[in-house]
Amino acid sequence: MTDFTTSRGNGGETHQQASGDAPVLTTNHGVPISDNQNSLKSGKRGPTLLEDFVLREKIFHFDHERIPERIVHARGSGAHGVFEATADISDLSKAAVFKQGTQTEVFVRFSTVAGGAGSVDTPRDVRGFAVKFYTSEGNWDLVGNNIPVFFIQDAIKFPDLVHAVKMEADRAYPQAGSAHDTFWDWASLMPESTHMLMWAMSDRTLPRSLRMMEGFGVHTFKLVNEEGHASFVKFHWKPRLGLQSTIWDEALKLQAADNDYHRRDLWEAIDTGAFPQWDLGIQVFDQAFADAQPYDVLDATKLIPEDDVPVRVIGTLTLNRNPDNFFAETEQVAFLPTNIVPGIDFSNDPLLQGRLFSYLDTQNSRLGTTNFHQIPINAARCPMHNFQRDGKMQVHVPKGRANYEPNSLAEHGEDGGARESRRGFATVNAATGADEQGDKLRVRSETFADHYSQARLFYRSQDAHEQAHIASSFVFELSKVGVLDKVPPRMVANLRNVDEDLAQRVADGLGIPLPDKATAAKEPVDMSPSDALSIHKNMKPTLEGRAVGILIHDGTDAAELDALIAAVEAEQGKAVIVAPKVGGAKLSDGSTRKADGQLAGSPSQIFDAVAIVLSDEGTRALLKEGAAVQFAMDAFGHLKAIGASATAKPLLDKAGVEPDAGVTDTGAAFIDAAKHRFYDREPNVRMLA
Ligand code: HDD
Repeated sequence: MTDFTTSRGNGGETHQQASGDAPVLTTNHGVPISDNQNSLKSGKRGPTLLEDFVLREKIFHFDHERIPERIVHARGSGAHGVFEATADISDLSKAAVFKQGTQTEVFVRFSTVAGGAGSVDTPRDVRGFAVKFYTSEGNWDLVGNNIPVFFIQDAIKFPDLVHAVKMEADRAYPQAGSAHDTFWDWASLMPESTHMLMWAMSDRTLPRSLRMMEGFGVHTFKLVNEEGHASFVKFHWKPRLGLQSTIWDEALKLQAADNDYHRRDLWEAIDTGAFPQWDLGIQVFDQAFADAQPYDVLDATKLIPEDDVPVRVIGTLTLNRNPDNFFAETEQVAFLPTNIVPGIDFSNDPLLQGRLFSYLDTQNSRLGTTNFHQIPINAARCPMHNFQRDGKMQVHVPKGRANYEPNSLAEHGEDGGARESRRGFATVNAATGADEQGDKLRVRSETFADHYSQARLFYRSQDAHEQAHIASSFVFELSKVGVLDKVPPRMVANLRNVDEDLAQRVADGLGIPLPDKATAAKEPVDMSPSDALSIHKNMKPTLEGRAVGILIHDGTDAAELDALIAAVEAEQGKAVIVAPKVGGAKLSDGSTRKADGQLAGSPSQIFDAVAIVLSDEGTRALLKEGAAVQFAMDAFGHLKAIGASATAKPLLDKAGVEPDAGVTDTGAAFIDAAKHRFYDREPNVRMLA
């Protein structure tokens, strides 16, 4: 039982201290409870009495346990960690968090965007990547996504985007997915969303693990040095485990296999000491560079190719502690793009500017008080002084009369409170050009007009397999558009501005004629393809952080199994034994090997590679078990390595597993294969657009 005495700052003796026994159950007001199982009644079978304050308090508190979920990014998983600044960038920024060698506590929350708090972890969706740095100069929140661009250019469009993508207003479905009428109706009418749609339809929205995805600050921000000189900056998180995504069929089946696939994966990794890490990188550029680009660096639907401005690594993020309590920490954490520190500043990106209002506002409706910054997970770790007072749920107890300034209380021997700090945050006095001041206008700058060049850049930077996945995703999503039959052709008409081949594939996949090309606000130009935009070109052949599922049954060769487990573990992989009975299987040497998972509940989609270590006898038995056949069939369909004992061949045959580079014995060849996915196999297992 939790003892709240210390956290309340109560200096008195606790009930358990008094008795010296196990902690005593009390009400929220500290009154010891004698019976927490039976309500107070008038007679043994009579009505419950209103005076039962124990019952009423318990039910009252329970009735109010939930707070409004986030309007977007409702489902998330969090972790504590540390950020270490590893490079000297004092020429660029005076921020304490970037001072080389400085370690700063962080809390990170990853999320899906569209689904509710109880939705699944693996829909096709953008992932939030929000980091709160508790710096010595106040909290800095970098509230980004796993995609470096966004759907819209101006925050005033955000409610439309979110209304369109979330479940439809009358029927309240679909949950957590964009494959429905209203999203594509909106998207097809919003050419500025095309670049983001390319990312959203790629495997970027199907991450294998939160530990294997990039993060981006998205907007252009500014770094400011001691002299007040500002540079433009884009922030990048690069995962140490490399990029890895699932494929669509696998993601669908993961939803059935494990609703909490990502949450569990993150928790278990941290719990077992396999701390996830990312490098923080920056792309720094100046006004002259910005002016020379064919796109506007203030437009959040655009990225800056890494080939033009290389990413420079300046620090490392390590997640090393799971939350103690999901609600208190992960649910109540409030990220605010307005949380900025001296040495970093905003740009005029109109999407960012709108966000600066929205997040502060939403915390009040979600957490119910302007004092949400006092909740421990949100509180700055550095001293905090100001003259803001009172409000709902005020827990600070400021002393004295100093609640205004200026004041001269100190001259009279009273505590006058905070003083101005010379290091205080000062907005960069940026020279503003004619476009950034003057008449009040509701306009979009013409420098934001090119909606297609970077969508084309993204598509053409993918390898052939990735392009096929993008085309197939468009087909799948648009095939889910019901009665709005003008929507798919309108979307394909936009795609003709991206790439004619892509548009044709989507039209063919949908079985509709190729529509006329949509008129572009500005004709797209060809940009040089960039390897940084491809997942496949940024994967890491490793077993680190990966799980190998090993299917066994009675008669499995003990030596073969042990050698395999040792080889997987030697490569820092996780060997997970799967058997028809969780109690285990009787091996060839007579010993019993316990299973980590029962076959019916441990399908191959939860693993990165599988091994099937079966005797003749075991194989014969499992030929009659659909889950075993499916285990091999799905691993093959999901392009995974399959290492099998020679005696398991009848099972592979029944599962339709054909020989290729990813199908091996259970020895060294398997360990090598397990570090890869076999995308060349895909045309043999499914028809892609
Ligand atoms: Fe947002 C939450 C990321 C545009 C309004 N957003 C939220 C979260 C992430 C992002 C990761 C979850 C934070 C958490 O874990 O608690 N949002 C982005 C990115 C954007 C973006 C990368 C574009 C570059 N957002 C955006 C706009 C608006 C909002 C344009 C409104 C004008 N976002 C919100 C919000 C949320 C939110 C409604 C919901 C819960 C919260 O803020 O705390 O205020």
